[in-house]
Amino acid sequence: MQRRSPKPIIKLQTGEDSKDNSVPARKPGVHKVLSLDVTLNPRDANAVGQFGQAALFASNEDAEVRKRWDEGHFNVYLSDKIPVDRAIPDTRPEMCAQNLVHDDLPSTSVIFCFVDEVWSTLLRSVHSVLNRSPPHLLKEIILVDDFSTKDYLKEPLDKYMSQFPKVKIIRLKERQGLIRARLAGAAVAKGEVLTFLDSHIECNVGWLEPLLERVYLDRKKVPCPVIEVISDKDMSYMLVDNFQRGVFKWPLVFGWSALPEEYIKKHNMTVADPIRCPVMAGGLFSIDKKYFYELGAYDPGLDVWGGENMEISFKIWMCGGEIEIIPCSRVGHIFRGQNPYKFPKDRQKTVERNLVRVAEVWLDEYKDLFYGHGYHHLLDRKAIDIGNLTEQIELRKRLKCKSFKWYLENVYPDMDAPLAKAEGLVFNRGLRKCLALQSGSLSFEICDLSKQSQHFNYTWMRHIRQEDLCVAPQSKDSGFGLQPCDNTKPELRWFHKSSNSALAEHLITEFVSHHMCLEAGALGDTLHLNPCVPRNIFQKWQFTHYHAQ
Ligand code: UD2
Ligand code: MN
Repeated sequence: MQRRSPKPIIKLQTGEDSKDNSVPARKPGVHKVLSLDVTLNPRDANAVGQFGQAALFASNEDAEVRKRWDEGHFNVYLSDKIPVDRAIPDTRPEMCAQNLVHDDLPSTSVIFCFVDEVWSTLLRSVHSVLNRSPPHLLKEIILVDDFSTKDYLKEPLDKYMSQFPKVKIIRLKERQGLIRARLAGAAVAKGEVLTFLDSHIECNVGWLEPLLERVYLDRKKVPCPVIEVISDKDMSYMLVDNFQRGVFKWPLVFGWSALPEEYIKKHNMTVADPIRCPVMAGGLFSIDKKYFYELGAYDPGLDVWGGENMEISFKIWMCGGEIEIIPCSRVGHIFRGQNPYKFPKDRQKTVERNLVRVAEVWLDEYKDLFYGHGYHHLLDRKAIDIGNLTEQIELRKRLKCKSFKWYLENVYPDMDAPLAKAEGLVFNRGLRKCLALQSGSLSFEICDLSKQSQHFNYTWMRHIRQEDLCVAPQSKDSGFGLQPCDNTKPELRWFHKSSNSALAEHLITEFVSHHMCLEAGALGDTLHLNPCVPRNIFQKWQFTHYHAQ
């Protein structure tokens, strides 16, 4: 259910409180969100990129732009020309400036982790926080240097930041990756709330209070700002569409999707209302520090980059919390085409390994959908070492977290997640009979939907399955194959309807390199593995219901 944005009751100070000079009663009042922006004036209005406008460069600068691009995988050359404290347009929905927040919001530690971040963007990130956050709410800014290799991020950074007492730098002795770097930052944080930000962002006017207000109202709320786009090409600050939320598609790929129109209408939502968000993007959010630790923080077994946003999102929702996007809080972020830093190990393998950890701990039976969307190879535990999951599984039990099924039904009901790709009778087009499993062996019978013995699932593991038994390829003529199902065995997997080719209706074994298909003997009492023949109807099979391609 969508909660409306807070409409706190205004309690005006009556003056009586101030006359009473005994113990000051903590009467939480409210005030209009502070729109302070130290950079508003004075300012060089003509500076490059000022007010978030596109910075242009002459064609003779093109070579320089290209040369420096790889330092950050965005226009580093332009970034260096733009003031580190430039103004950006206030992109909040109009009503945001009128919103009320409590006077006694908790303070926050802002944590930036970085590895080899570009100097000017790192500075702009820090300045945007210093200049646009109410000082009494900003406990500190913690910069966690994840073992950067650039010299300018050492003494020069120390020196530059020494002018800001609130900025602390901690340096990791070896590359930990952003997940463990965030944990290192959180471990020293003194604020009541942790606010994580990427190191190439610009916080917009009034960004902080609306986030802290949500945590104040409920410590299990995890608010995220709207992430706006700072162009990687011209560094302009760009507005994004309203009503966007973070979601995932299989196999756990993060993406944005607009709230369904009916949902907006039904809940009478305005553009400024918090948006329930099934998955956070990952980089920018506030969380009550105690609650973060109650949740077991991040799985420290996640490496370098990727998947941690899924982990924390499932954990928050399934273990009693909520993730929201707060339209009145906006932060620009440079989205880059590539990671500008090196991965200690292969990038793809690192991310896949992280996702397997998340799937194994949080997805329950739905992990088949994860593996079934192109990740079958990850089931081979000889090929990847996912590390130990005992602690994560224990944590989930200890916190009495809800099931992934609950999450899908309650948090992300528009997600399509059928547990089987197809199910029902398995009809052979040539024989015009159905497969049946009777006392441990396969046979063909006249099709009868009421017979459980004829019901099979075609699963995400690409198994043809009844209970714990799977149809196995049998190259010998001696009878039909059945084996206990085992996700790690490729020989139990069959391709079916996986393309629109002439073999779409066939059951093609994955096990042998040349195509071999399951074929019913014309007399109806045998099952063979034969070379695939597109027009052979004894090789064509149909399930009663198809739920996914
Ligand atoms: C997104 C998130 C990012 C993170 C990531 C998935 C946003 C805006 N960004 O990708 O925060 O959740 O998805 O993991 O939602 N870093 C380190 N050590 C490393 C690698 C990265 O400190 O080994 C820092 C990096 O300098 C940056 C932050 O972590 O400040 C996030 O990395 P990114 O900007 O490359 O991730 P991004 O925005 O592509
Ligand atoms: Mn980023």
